[in-house]
Amino acid sequence: MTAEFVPYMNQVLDQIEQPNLQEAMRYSLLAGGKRLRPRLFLAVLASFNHSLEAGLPVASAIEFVHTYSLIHDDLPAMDNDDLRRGKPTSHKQFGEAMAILAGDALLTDAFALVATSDYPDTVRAQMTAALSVGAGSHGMVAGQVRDMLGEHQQLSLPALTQLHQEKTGALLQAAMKMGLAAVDASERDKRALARFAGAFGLGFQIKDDILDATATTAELGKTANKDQAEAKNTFVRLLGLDGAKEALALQVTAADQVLHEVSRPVPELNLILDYLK
Ligand code: GRG
Repeated sequence: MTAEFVPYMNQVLDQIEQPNLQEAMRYSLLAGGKRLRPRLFLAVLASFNHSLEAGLPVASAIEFVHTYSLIHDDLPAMDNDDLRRGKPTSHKQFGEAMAILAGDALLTDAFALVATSDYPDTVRAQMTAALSVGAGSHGMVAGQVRDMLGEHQQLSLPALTQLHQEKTGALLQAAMKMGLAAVDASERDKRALARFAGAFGLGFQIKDDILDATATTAELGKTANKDQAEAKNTFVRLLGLDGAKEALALQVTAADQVLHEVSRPVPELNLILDYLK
């Protein structure tokens, strides 16, 4: 991750006039996430020798959308979590109304960051479409709805895969597509990198389920919500721990293979894939 990323996000936040809103947005944005989605976007730029500096507004936009989704996911009406990344969730820290509004502002401001970035009009339009598809009713929100409606019933493996492809994979895929919109990649490379995003997204979710099933509360940075854990559909629940580990290994191998098909070295993407190993 480029060292300029956090200072850039801080600059964007400094421009928000309303101090309470600024504080709530900063609290969640700077709470120590892994920044995987902006890293995916910037990795594509780096692989194709594009300026990372020009990409900072768009990388920030992607992290804004991700952060909004976590704030809203933690709300009492959704997962009702008290802790995220070892800290009180936004609604615990600032109250429910402010948490909703901080999420709303992050989502809305993300599109302004893309719209006012320095990329050509056609690139900004493609990025906007990719972000909206990944985040909205064709992606993350649809997956969240499937997750909510699927609670307390056993989903099939294809249904669980689709749920996670939308809920988690779609935004990861959007980050990749937004990078590809900016660079001059061949159709072959674009197809390969889109497949990488698919395998990485699914592997990421399986890994998240394995961690949820095996990590300690301290390692997870959140308290176990027993009722919720019993209601949720997860790969570990469906496949067992060993089955989930095998499924993860399959996705890692697929993602690794795809990276070898790309016409140039992509060391930053190899590093991101290491997170699943
Ligand atoms: C509320 C519209 C709406 C959507 C929420 C993404 C999501 C949908 C919910 C997050 C809940 C969750 C545990 C999802 C599974 C995997 C996931 C996305 C984990 C969080 O992403 P990381 O690990 O987060 O990249 P960090 O903390 O590193 O930023």
